[in-house]
Amino acid sequence: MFKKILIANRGEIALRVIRACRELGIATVAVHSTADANALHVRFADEAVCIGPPPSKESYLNVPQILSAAEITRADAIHPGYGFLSENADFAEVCENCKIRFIGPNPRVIRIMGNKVRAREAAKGAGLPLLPGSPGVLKDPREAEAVAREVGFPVILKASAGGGGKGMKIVREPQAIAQAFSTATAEAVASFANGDMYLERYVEKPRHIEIQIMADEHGNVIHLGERECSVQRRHQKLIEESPSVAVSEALREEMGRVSLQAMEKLGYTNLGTIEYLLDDQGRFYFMEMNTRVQVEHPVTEMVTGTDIVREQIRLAYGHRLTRKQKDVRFTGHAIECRINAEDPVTFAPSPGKITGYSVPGGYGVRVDSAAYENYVVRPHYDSLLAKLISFAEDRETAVRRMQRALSEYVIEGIKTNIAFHRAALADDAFLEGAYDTRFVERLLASETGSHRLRKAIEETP
Ligand code: MV4
Repeated sequence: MFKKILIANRGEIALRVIRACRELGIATVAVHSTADANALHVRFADEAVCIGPPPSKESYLNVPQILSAAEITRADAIHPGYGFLSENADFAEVCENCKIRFIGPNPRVIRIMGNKVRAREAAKGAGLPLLPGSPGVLKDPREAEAVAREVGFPVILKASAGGGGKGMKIVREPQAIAQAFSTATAEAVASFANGDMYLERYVEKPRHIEIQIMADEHGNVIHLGERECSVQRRHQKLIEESPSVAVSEALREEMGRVSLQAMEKLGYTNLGTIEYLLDDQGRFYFMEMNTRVQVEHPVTEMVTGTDIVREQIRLAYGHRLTRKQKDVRFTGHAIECRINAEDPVTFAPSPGKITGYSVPGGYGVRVDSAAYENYVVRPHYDSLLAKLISFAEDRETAVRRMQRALSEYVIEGIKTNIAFHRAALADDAFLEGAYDTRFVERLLASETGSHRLRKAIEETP
């Protein structure tokens, strides 16, 4: 097994990896910016190396500094967590060239999935269902219009270098396509230095369903079922759950089967998540693939009894999967609320010092967080403070447990979105599981939703 792993990340995910390493008997190296000198990942790792000033570009994205830290400490692998360098194919390649294992899939697949047009082509070749759309990159506004007329309106224009919702444009009539294509291309050039665009038929109120897969380097692949991630705002996920109310056992088997087949065809290894759009007819379509551990992996851990990060490390070392698909059992229900340091109404980040802190606990509650009393939330990084996870034998109990846990969580000194979660978990559409990707928008626009949010803010201890 690896002797020492460097964690090229911060916050709760760095801690999550350190915990898995400790249980595996692997030594850990934390890297940190000067702003994170007092962070828990620095305290809990066996060694720590300061790699630069607060801005991510100069610290957590600073490849030479991270590689020197790995070399000085003689780490034999790097875990990239999520965000930062986790989906950077060049970084994965440089690690391998330096004889340091990158804990993730190989650079080839990372590179393919990072380019949405190539990812779409690879998915098609591997047998995944796609929405009708352009075969490759659109050459000009005329081609965009021709393809759009062929697939039928509405369509959505997407930037090939985008992903996660950046650089998209919905077009509802033929007269608007040429202009939209030009604007979107210019925006993509400005944001990604790559103006390549493609288009697909637009699905009106889809659900975001993703399948977790794990693959070893000996040709074995399994899936751990789905996560429902439709509760999002501006492409930031807020609540995730597993299983999804919208996924029947038959649909899970079907989505799992085609996902496994595709991963086998691609020669995929390590952890991965295939994101699908699910339409109101129960049809699913490939959207994107994430080649890293995801924020919301705990809900899958709870319903499948799998330590996903431990498995990821074992797989990166070359170990075999310990289970066959038929041995994967789905038990109970898990929900995750992302607790962010932000204003519950405007969603604006709210950095500052946590002056009072008390964490929920008890049966069926898990908190993955790097926060503590007197911790200072920095403005330089994302605002995720904690992941609050409830799990229970069924969805209704998991929802009640989450409501109970939310009411116990005390975070003083900064604003958090706990009140938002309390309003969301009181909403009829959420309680019935009758929600899609427009849920947050509707909740905030509704009389009851905004009233509940105001009340929850007043009641926040
Ligand atoms: C779509 C779509 C509808 N039809 N593609 C958003 C993020 C990026 N991964 C792709 N996204 C979408 N692609 C087609 N053909 C709707 C979205 C979308 C969305 C998807 C998942 C979760 C939330 C969303 C919010 C708005 C739009």
